[in-house]
Amino acid sequence: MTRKGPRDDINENELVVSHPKDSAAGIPAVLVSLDRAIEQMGVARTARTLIRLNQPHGFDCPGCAWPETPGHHKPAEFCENGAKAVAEEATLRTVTPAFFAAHPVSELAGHTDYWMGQQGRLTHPMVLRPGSDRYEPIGWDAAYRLIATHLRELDSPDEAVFYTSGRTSNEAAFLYQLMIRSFGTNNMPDCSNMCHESSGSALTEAIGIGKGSVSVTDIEQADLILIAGQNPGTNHPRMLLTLEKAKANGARIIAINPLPEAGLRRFKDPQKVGRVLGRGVDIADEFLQIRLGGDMALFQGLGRLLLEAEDRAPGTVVDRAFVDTYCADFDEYAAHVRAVDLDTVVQATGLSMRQLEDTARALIDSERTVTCWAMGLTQQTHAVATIQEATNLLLLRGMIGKPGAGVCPVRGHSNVQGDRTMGIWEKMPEEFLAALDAEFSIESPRRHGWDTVDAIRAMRDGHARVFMAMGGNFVSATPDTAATEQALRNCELTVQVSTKLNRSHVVHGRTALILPTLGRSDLDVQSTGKQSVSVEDSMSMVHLSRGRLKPLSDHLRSEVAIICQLARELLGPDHPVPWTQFEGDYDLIRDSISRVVPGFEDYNTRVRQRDGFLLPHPPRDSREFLTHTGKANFAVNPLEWVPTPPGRLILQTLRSHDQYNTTIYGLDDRYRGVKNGRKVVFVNADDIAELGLRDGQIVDVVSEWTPGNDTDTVEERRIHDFRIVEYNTPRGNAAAYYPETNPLVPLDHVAAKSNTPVSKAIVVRLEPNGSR
Ligand SMILES: Nc1nc2c(c(=O)[nH]1)N[C@H]1C(S)=C(S)[C@@H](COP(=O)(O)OP(=O)(O)OC[C@H]3O[C@@H](n4cnc5c(=O)[nH]c(N)nc54)[C@H](O)[C@@H]3O)O[C@H]1N2
Ligand SMILES: Nc1nc2c(c(=O)[nH]1)N[C@H]1C(S)=C(S)[C@@H](COP(=O)(O)OP(=O)(O)OC[C@H]3O[C@@H](n4cnc5c(=O)[nH]c(N)nc54)[C@H](O)[C@@H]3O)O[C@H]1N2
Ligand SMILES: [Mo]
Repeated sequence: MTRKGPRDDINENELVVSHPKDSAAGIPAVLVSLDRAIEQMGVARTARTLIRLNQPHGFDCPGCAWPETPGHHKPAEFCENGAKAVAEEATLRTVTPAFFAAHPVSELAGHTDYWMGQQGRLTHPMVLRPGSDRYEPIGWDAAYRLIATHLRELDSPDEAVFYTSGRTSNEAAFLYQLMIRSFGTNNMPDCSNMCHESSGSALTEAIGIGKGSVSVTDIEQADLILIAGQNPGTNHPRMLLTLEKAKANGARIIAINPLPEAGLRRFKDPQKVGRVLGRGVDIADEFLQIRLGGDMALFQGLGRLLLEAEDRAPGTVVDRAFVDTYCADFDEYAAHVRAVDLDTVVQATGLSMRQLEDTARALIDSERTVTCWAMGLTQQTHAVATIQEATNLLLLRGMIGKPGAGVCPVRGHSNVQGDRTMGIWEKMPEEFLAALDAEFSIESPRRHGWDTVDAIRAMRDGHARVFMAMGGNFVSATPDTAATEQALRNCELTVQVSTKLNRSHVVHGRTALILPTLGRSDLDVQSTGKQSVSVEDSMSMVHLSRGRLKPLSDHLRSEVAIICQLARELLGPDHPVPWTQFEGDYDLIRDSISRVVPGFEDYNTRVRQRDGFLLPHPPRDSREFLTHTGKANFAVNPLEWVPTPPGRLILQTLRSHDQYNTTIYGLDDRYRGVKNGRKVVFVNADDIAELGLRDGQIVDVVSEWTPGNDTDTVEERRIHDFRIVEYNTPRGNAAAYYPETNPLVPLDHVAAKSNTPVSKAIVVRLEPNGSR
């Protein structure tokens, strides 16, 4: 194994389909992770890098937000996909000015995100001038002047949009929102808008804080764990270690998912020699193969069954003391779910009455229940209501604010939760803005800004003219690709602060800038010396992260430095924020954060403790619920689910085992048996037959969407040449990979309250090729 150059672009004709696996990790995981790392970094750098991953004095994995196990640092606390995330960032391949000279934008645009990511790390700031087809180098100062000039020429600061992806550190996120608010807008869409926004909306209404209430230890101590709409074997592999421990402690695990995902079934710890060879551990005791969008019906049905059990044996099911002391609206909730029709629940979920009763029994028998979820629940029209129903069940059983129990939204990006805590949100509450203003003698705007979907609409309609992104890949990650591309092309200036080449560099405004930045694994040296940043994991632990690798180019700047330098240019020398000092010493940023954000008192000291520190969470800590009623609120929601129209399928868009969102690591979705290609659509065998299609057939996937109340208009969106793969998915439900399927997701098809694009329930029909 030696270092290799980029692989060729995808040739879908080479796609191979084999049997899906029923276990996750094991020896292939060890081999794949080493192979990929060495291919990109070579042997020496691989050894040096992986050893520091997730260690107390190392850097935080740029993969998922699953916490490290406190106090239990293994020699190697990472997983296959963490190693791929690092290899992708710490690669020795580079994208230099010579690369851009050789490849015009029009040519780059013809490549997939896979090919682009393969090319390596961006090394120089680049500009694309109006009318030109080639990026050319630009000095940093000239780049800042260009941005500042465009921003100052806007009629209002609200004509600018500032996106954030979830890898940005606390320090950079805090300064970024400070610069944006000093400039005068709250237009701060972020990846969270497409991710766990629904969880935040639901939990804030229900328990007064939009974050999960459990720790890793709670999960290890739970006796019942529900995992709904999440594929941990691929997206949070280290969670399997926690689940394995929970199992060893006697926990029962129920997986609620349309797909029999490998990691939910069996797990072989790749770091335990005896384990990788054997059969592994069964993770889920029960697999509820639910229909897409059926979870709300499931939770309401379970609510009814629990109340009926309480009627039969009063005082044994409902935690009366908890409900009476801490909760509001229980009676309304009880009346509502008692009236839920169980036949409808069976139809909506595709589950049997027996499965519903068994699950209800499991909840009743449990003294410590944790419910975990991810995108399967959040990216639905009724996502917020669904998450509230999951919470209702826990409230009814008194499962919040005690050890071994609680809500666990499993976050995606490694610092997506921290970015929110630092103020990246288009509608931060008044207390935060007031504290920010007091700390810096500025006046933050109070008018709410645009989230992701609204920002796309604004750019599409000409209300926004400058777009800047702190990381991420806006063009490929957002819904309705055609609409988003048009929106960005409407802009006068698009600016991408990035580590790697991606589609958002080649679908651009009249002028475009690429500003290359340091990643997590890179050494960050400023005027006072080596700097560390900090991040918050999915369970509210904040800890330091320090990269060690020598940056591949002298022209890279840290996100913090880029923001401070741009802010000085944009806001002028007399601006009250000490941008120069902040740039030189990140401790000073943390000192300011400690005075603005509650829970960060003594930040610099506490973040240097071995495992960092835990942020306060009133429901978890003291059963305090800071909602509008002052109590935990039971929610009452009319039942919604997603029937399949005749001749159609409901499509979910999901991640393969070989990608990180729009970063495609490779072409091997090992657990699902798909190799060398990505344009597949997984369909139930009976649906294939009923639709008159066959396994392996190439089809167009066409989404159908009826906007508003106008039932006569059906908007169609189409993607070409997808191969049908017979798969174990419920009748009427299909699946295909994101981001290739984003052109199908209508911009206006969003979740109520959270405005999150509905990426997990798209009405589609499959058209055999040639019928165009
Ligand atoms: N390696 C790797 N790690 C990642 C990422 C990555 O792309 N690659 N992405 C990161 C990010 S940003 C995020 S948000 C997370 C995403 O983590 P996940 O949410 O696990 O990601 P998805 O691939 O979208 O998988 C959704 C899961 O929900 C199921 N599902 C879909 N619809 C429904 C439904 O209606 N009901 C139920 N019960 N289940 C449903 C799908 O079958 C699938 O198992 O992972 C993070 N970690
Ligand atoms: N159809 C469909 N759409 C979805 C989803 C879905 O399940 N289905 N999931 C949604 C979800 S959950 C999310 S979170 C979003 C993800 O949306 P984004 O966060 O916007 O997308 P990513 O693919 O994670 O961004 C990858 C890019 O980030 C840059 N990058 C990586 N590391 C760094 C860094 O340290 N600093 C900087 N400045 N840049 C860096 C690289 O240039 C890389 O190309 O997509 C959403 N879109
Ligand atoms: Mo996400």
